[in-house]
Order: sequence, then C-alpha cells, then structure tokens
Amino acid sequence: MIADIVVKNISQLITLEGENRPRVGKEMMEIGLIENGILAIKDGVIKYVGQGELPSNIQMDNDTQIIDGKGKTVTPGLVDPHTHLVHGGSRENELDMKLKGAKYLDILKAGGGIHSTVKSTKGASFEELYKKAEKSLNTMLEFGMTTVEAKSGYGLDTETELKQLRVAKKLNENHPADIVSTFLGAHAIPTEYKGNVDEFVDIVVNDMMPKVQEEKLADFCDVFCEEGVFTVEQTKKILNAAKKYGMKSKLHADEIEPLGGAELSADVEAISADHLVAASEKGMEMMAEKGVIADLLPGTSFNLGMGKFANARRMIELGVPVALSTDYNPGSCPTENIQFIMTLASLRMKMTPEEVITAVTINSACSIGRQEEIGSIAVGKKADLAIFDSPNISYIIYHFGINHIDKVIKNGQLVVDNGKIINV
Ligand code: IZC
Ligand code: ZN
Repeated sequence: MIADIVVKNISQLITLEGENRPRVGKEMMEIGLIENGILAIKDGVIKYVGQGELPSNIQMDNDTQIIDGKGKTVTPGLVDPHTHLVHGGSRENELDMKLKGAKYLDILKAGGGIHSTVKSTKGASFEELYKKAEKSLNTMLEFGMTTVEAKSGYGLDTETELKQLRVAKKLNENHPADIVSTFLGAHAIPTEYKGNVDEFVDIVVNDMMPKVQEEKLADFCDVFCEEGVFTVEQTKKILNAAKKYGMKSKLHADEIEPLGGAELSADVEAISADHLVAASEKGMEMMAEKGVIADLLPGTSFNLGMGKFANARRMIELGVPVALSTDYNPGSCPTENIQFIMTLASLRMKMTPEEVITAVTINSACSIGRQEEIGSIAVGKKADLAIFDSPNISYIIYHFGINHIDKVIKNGQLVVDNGKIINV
C-alpha cells in the first residue's frame, strides 16, 4: 500500500488508543503516548500508528505527502461537543452591565441575554447566519477542532429553529469540519409565553420536534434546565418526547442554580449533562452509575465571573466521564478558542494535561456518539489530526491564550497549515 500522507519523527504522538468508550477515573490519564511516533494515512483513513519507521507493507512514493513531526505534538482532531455556533448578532452591550454587577439570569429576566440573540437571529437571513457561523467554524478548525456540535435555540419559534438547523446542515455539507446538530427549542421562554410555559413546551414537543425529525435536522435534543427557565419536570417531558423522535438527550444542567439537573440526566439516561457548576454530590454519583458524560464548560464560569467552577476532580474521582467544550455562544462564552478552555480546565479545575486531552478527544467524541469514527488515532479511524507546534501536551496548556496549531488534517486532507486554513 502506498500512503497518501505520512507524519513521522513525531515528538509526542498522543493516540488515546483503547476501547471506543468514555474513559473514567485513572483511565483519563492513559493517553497512549508514543515518542518518535509515525503514522500513515490512505483514503482519509489511518492505516498505521507506531514508533520509528513504517513497516514494509506501507510504502511512500513521489505523491506521498511527508510531514516532519520533530518538536511537534500530534493528537486526534479535537471535538467540541457543546456550542451555540449558529446565531445572529453579538452581546458586547452586556459587558458594561456585567461590570456594574448585573448577573446573567437577571439580564435574561429583563428581556436581554438569550432574548437579544433571538431577535438578531430572527432578523438575520439564512446567508447571514451561514457566513457568520462559517467564520467561527473556520476559527475553530484553526484551533484544531475537526468536529463540532451545534445547537439551535435562538428561534424559540418553529421557523427560526428550523432555519438555524438548516444552516448547520449546509455547513456540515460544505465545510471541512463535521457538524453534529442538537435541537434546543427549549432554550428560553418567549416573552409572550411567560405566564404559560406549558403551552410553549407543547409547541416544542408537538410542532417543532416532528418538523425537526422530518428533515432529519438533529441527532440530539437539549433543554436549558435552570432557575427561571425550564423546570426539571418540563425538561423531563421534553427529553422523553425527543426520545420518541429518535433524538438522544443532552441538557444544560445545574449551570447556575442547583436544580437537580445532574440527577435528571441520570434519570432520563442522557448521553451528557453539561455545565454542572452547581451539581450535587448525589447527582454526580447518579451520573457515574448511569455513565452520563459530564461536559464541562469552564469558559462560562470564567466569562460570567462566577467565582466557581465545576468540581471536575470530584467527578473524576467518582468515575464520571469528563469532556470539555468551548460553549461558544454570544452571551456567556464568546470564544472559539478550545486551547484557552483547556488551560482553564487545568488551572481552575485542576485537571492534569492528560485528563484534559482525554476530555477534548475520546470523551468528547463519546459525548456526541461518534466514538467509533473519531476521538483517537487508531487504524481504521478517520484521519482527523491536530498537529501542535509544541514539544508536549503540557506546553499547550501552560503557554496560554494563543493558538499552538501548526497543521490540521481532516478526513486525510491537509486543511490548516501554519495555523491558517487552506483549500476552503
Ligand atoms: O446565549 O446566553 N447558557 N445558554 C445557556 C446560553 C448560556 C447561551 C446564551
Ligand atoms: Zn450552552
């Protein structure tokens, strides 16, 4: 076999070899590190992973692209399992309010926050939403992310929810990065349904969901379960209905107030519960028992000035699989920089570099049900790679705020070189 691409002399090749399932506890430290690593790609698929030289059955010819990995760290393409990628407008106007002490939920209650983005998203055309999301997705790819989850939730009406999801679908078709879509029709309570939330829940379940399913627009369903937004009961009703439409459950759980979102995620056997800053001990135990992935978003704690981060150490101790996300959105976390999130996870949640890498690769792939294809560097898996201009993983986390990516390979194609997108 003649390889299309060979990456050789890799200082640190981080394979995440092992079973295609969420890693828990001490397993999160086992990242499958190979020094002086080498790998070969053919037809978009990984064909060989090892140390030193290629075996004799894999050859190179003049068309083989050879990449020198000296001084570089190579990881699986990073996976972001929680973003609000598609939206209109921005919310820098909230910065001044925040500096004066306004809280996220107060701004939302006063008709700002998510409502402000809903207005901008309703007012934006398909093309405008597409262009804006494409720009962010380009940035994400340049930061090493090859698969990104994208939620709706800025429509709060059927038409705009479908518009957002169709934008995500088209981006998935056209962009080198892969997008996995989540329906988040229950992201906030529209002003006109303030006193009548159950009626809105009915619309989400009986009008929006069948249409989302008809066009196969989402793999997952998510709800913002939070004080003043959707209750545990309403969330349960929506997620149970989603199951009937073939959508697996995710939820914004215990982000700000301890409502019992972690417990609910175990109860409905969600694939992930996200945020969990205020999760209870019991909730975390229940998640461990049911194998619900804790998708942590420390950028939000940082940006909202919460003074508190999710208790990642306790979750790892209890055997809850931990993943990490940007939570890229125009309100609580306006950044596409997963590498900064990795630094926050380490410095503020005390996750080791190994745990952080596990959380942004195999565990995040599991969090969107894609672990058979991505999340580790193994023979037969998609050739999605992040090549960092860093001698080891600690360096990526330690030297923070910048982009360490040199190259990104997606489906066996070089799509980022010298940290910049090519061929797009
Ligand atoms: O636009 O504020 N938390 N949803 C739940 C968000 C943050 C996004 C936003
Ligand atoms: Zn979110």
